[in-house]
Amino acid sequence: MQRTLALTLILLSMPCGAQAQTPPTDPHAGHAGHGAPADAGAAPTDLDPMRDAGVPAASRVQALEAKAKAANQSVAAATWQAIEACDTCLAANDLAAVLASRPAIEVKPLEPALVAKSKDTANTRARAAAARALLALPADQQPAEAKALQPTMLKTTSVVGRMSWDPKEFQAAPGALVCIEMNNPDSMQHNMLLVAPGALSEIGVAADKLGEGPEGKRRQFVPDSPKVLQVMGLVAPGQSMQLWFFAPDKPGTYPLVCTYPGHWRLMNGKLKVK
Ligand SMILES: [Cu+2]
Repeated sequence: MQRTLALTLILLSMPCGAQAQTPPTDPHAGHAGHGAPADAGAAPTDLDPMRDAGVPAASRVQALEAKAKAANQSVAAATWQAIEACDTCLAANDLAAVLASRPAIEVKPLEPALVAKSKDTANTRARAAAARALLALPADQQPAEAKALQPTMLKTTSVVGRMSWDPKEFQAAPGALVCIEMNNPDSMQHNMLLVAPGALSEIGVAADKLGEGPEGKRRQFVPDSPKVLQVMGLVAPGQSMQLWFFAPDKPGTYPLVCTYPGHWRLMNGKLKVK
C-alpha cells in the first residue's frame, strides 16, 4: 500500500511536459499514469470526488484510496464501483482516467465486469470507461474483446491566443469507440463538450450564464442539460487530457464546444458521425 502511495505521488508530481508528450495513439499510455485530469486551481471543498467535476486530480485519487482502504479493496475496484454508481455524472471521464492509470495487477480481476460493460448496448459513460481500462492493459494481457474495440484516436491542440482548436473537425463511425485528446499549450483553461446536433448556441448561452455565478466554477461551466452528451473537464495550461466515449449511433453533425465563459462562439468544432 505504501508502495502504491509512493508511486501515485511520483506519478502525480510528473511535470506537465511529460503529460503533454503522452502519445495519443498509444492506448496503453494510461498505465504510465498520464490519464489523470488536470487540476483546475482551487476547487470548492463541498465537491464529491466520486461524482463532481472540478475536483483536483490528487484529491480525487486520495478519496479513492481512502474508499479502497475502508472497503479493503483495490483502488481500481473502488474506482470502478464509483464509475458504475456515477453513470452520467460529470466526473465520469475523470474517474475513467484514474482507472486507466491503475496497474494491470489491479485491473485484471475486474476484467469480466469490464468486458461485459464494454458490450452494454445502453452505452453509458461507464461503458466507455470499461473499454478505456481494457485498452490500457498491456497488449499481452488484453482480452480478445479489447482488441475488437478498435478505437478511433483523434488529437487536437488549442491554438495559443486564438480560442480555437487545430484541427476542429473530426469524423467517426456510428457507435465507434472514440478518444479525443486535447493538448493545451494556451495560457488559459479550456474544456471540450460534445453536444446534441443543433444545440451549440443553447449550451453556449447556458455556459456563459453559469459563468456569472459561483455555481459556474463548481460545475466547471458544464450546463445541466440532457443535450450535453460528453464532457472533457477543464484542461490547465500546458496539460493534455483525453475524452473517451462511444460515438452516437445516430449519424449527424455533433458540435464540440469549449464552455469556459465567453469561449463558445469561437471555440467550437464538429464531430461528424457517419
Ligand atoms: Cu476555451
